[in-house]
Amino acid sequence: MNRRFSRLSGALFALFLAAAPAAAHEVKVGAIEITDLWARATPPAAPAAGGFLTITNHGSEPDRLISAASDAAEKVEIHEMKTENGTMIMRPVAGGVDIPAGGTVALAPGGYHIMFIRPKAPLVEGGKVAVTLTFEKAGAVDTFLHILPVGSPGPKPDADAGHAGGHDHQHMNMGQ
Ligand SMILES: [Cu+2]
Repeated sequence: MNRRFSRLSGALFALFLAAAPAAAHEVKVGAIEITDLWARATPPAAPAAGGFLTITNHGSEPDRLISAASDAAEKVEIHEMKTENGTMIMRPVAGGVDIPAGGTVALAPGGYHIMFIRPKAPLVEGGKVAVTLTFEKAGAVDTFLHILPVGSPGPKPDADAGHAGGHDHQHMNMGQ
């Protein structure tokens, strides 16, 4: 009976995978959950490509994303964007990205991102790019990023557009 049950649940699981949207998956390693994994498609010969994801720490201790690696590019770094002396710059983060206990940190356009430096092949919309993420406490996990169109705001553009932030604020902006 146990065997029959596990076979059945296996079939159901396969069905679930087949029915899941192509552009969403989530990854768990230890207390860390990763969602919204995506990268931007690149034109041929682009010198770099950006990768983005959201990390939630369900644990009671802080953790840290210390590295990202991939065979898809000559070099992979974790970058942050900052405004310094009025200029937007990006540079490798020192020591990784802290993920507070119970907290969520988004690597998103304009902030932290994974930088694929000198991609070995263009990132093609609809494809995937493999990446290994290493956390200080949770360890390493192999996963992939969904490649969205060039210039894409990400899998959840509505969340970034501030629709949840209240209508007053939006009306004020529109009047300016
Ligand atoms: Cu960068």
